[in-house]
Amino acid sequence: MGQPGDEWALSGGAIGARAPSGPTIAQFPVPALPVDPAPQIPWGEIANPALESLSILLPALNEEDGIADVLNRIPRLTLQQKGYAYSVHLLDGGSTDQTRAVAKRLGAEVFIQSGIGKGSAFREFVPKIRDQYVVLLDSDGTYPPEVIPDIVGKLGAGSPVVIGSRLRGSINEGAMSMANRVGNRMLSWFASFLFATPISDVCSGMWGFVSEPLKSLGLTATGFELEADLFAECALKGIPITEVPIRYDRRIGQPKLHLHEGVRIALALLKKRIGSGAAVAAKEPQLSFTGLHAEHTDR
Ligand SMILES: Nc1nc2c(ncn2[C@@H]2O[C@H](COP(=O)(O)OP(=O)(O)OP(=O)(O)O)[C@@H](O)[C@H]2O)c(=O)[nH]1
Ligand SMILES: [Mg+2]
Repeated sequence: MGQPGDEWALSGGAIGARAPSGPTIAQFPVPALPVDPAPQIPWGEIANPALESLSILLPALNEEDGIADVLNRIPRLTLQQKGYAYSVHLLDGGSTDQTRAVAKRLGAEVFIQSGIGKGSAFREFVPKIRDQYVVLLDSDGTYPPEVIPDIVGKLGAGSPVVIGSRLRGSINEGAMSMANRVGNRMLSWFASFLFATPISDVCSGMWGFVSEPLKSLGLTATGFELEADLFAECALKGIPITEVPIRYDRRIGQPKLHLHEGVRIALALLKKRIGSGAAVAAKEPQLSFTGLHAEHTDR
């Protein structure tokens, strides 16, 4: 029986018996916890040749906040359940903020471009792609990573290129200025007319590709005319484009695009069309439209 003086305070202030004093136990070496625990299922670690493979490409220039949002929203479980082995690649344009560090910490592989501009980054990376499918989207949180599985699901022999159309989908309040909205429509109309191939949103930054036809494109874009270049090359080669409606969100972080880029994009389309001679006139329009069933989650 313990003496009253042997009592000691338990947490919460209750009184109990003093713990018996025993031999001193040497401290057990406990390894320090990692500061940034790796994601539960690391990206790019699934190497089952029976699975279909996918590269997710994220061009970025100083998008430390946007890239975190995009990477966290990639539906990894759904992709795995649908049988895709995938890897995520940051195509970095020489960011001076924490973009590369954030992307690495969240499991993406980092590629640093040697040239300048979004188009250069993409063109530099395409020859390195070994996966069957590719999805390209911006790193500023404007395009919905949640629909990646649906976009890849639509890719196949009869549908080698899929584009996410904002203008056939929805644009959240404040996501696109009126000037940009009008500009995008005008550029899409101009592109459709020049290449005799309808397209509703030629400047969309969300695309899916079967890798082989993508590698066959003669892309020349260096900057923001990349999407117009992708469209023009598909139209010239008779590669069909499937449109799916997507939601477009307000950007995270500072914009890099200026209004005069619209003129550059129009000139790039014209140059490509003139350079292609009469090849386009004989082609049948190559565009189909399909809906998406993915639930777009709100941020
Ligand atoms: N690798 C690379 N990526 C770039 C470069 N310039 C822009 N980007 C990225 O390309 C994507 C599209 O650029 P944005 O600035 O969002 O252009 P936008 O979507 O047309 O227009 P806003 O969102 O309104 O600014 C973003 O993820 C950018 O970070 C570059 O020089 N190199
Ligand atoms: Mg953007």
